[in-house]
Amino acid sequence: MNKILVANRGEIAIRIMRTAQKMGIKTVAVYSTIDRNAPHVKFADEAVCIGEAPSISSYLNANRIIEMAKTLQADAIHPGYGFLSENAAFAELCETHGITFIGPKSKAIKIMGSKLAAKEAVSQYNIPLVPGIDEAITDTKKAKEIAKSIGFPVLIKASAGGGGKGMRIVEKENELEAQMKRAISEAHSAFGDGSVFIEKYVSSPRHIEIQIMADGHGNILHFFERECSIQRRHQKVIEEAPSSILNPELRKKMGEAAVKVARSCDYLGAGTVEFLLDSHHNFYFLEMNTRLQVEHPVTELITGVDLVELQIRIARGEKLPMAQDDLNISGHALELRVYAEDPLNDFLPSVGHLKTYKLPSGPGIRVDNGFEQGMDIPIYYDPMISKLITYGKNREEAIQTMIDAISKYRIEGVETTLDFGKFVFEHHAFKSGRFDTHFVPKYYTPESIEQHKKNDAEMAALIVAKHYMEAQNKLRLPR
Ligand code: MV4
Repeated sequence: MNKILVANRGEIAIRIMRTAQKMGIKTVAVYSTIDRNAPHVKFADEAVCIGEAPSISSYLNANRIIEMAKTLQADAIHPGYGFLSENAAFAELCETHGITFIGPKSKAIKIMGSKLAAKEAVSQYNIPLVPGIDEAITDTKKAKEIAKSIGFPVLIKASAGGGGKGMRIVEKENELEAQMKRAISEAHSAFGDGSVFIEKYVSSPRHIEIQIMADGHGNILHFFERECSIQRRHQKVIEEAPSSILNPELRKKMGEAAVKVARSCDYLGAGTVEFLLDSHHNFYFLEMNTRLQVEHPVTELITGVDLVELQIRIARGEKLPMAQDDLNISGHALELRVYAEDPLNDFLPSVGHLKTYKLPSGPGIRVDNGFEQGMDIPIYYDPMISKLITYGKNREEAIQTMIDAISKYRIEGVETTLDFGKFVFEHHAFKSGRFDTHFVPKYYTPESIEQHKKNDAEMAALIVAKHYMEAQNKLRLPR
């Protein structure tokens, strides 16, 4: 493999190119017209424009990207996350054109892209699933029977959904019919597939996911868990590894289950198996993400592996260079996604001009960044600007480093989720490790940040006043 085209933008494109460079592989960036001066373009050995700003004309333009890969003689494409990363047709198109897709085979993407096909695939592998049905249901009478047998509340999910899209909680039997009709019609218009199914609603779960890696020689490893319960509206904001709730025994069980999920779909490359963990420490398979995830750095920091390097090696046909017993957790890592969003205004995108943009640095701090001071943040794409990742020998140290690093970030021109992050990291529920997926709606109000800021401002004022008085006292020393 001599040259990799990275079919993405922002921090992840740079992250991937860094490892390619380290491995002596040339890199090609693709960009839309609005990104022509973006850091990922400057970072690459070669760069090529693939279309206008809207994703559909550029980063989602599969044919154009393949054409450019061929023209520039790239022998592999790394899709990053989002965009074409979980597009089975794109993976297939790469194969057809003799270009290595750095990811799983299209078959695995297809299976895991359908929640029902995923359940079907894992059904022979003794993986715990949430009580419910594993087939599409349209008959409301049958749905009622099933719901009654598993007990309310139940959750209606769209098979083609995922990441929380198309989910509906049903508390009582008399709401079921109306909710199902709505769910089916919504799934139709959102995904072009009206299949829905029913599961028992797990009321206060934690979201735990396991990183796996599979080579083409039958070896599958897991790289332990990431705790992703701190989300808002199904968008993760904070992730950590390891989870403070798992013990070695449960970790081993979940890791082994994740490996079996990967085996069930003949997986290749990096993948993530999502589980719900209920308050009794029962875990249930939810879905598998067939890509490198945004939050992969926390796993890299606690295991010391470069996951992108492993992806590339596997794509080259190499065997995984380690065994499960070689892998250990060392220390603790946290990630805060820094979005150009306004936490005081319902997290609406706050895109605009990055007037000031200075990143923190120091021991235990890693920033995966995609922007530079003076740039505009385009409205066309995800508003994540960078990821602040910290490492410590234990959780307390990682949290303290995080809080210090947040205060060293300097961003002017747009609102960001930095203050929101500070609120979470300083919250007693987060610090104690006792939280679940309801953390944000349960504890966060815009006032809580404003109060925080006020307290900080008052503290700053007190410090200044103290210094002032001390200075005054010195001045008043007897002459
Ligand atoms: C659930 C659930 C409770 N019970 N399934 C949301 C994202 C998608 N991957 C599945 N999700 C959930 N599925 C059952 N049977 C609760 C959620 C859920 C959730 C999961 C992970 C992280 C945050 C969440 C927030 C709300 C709901």
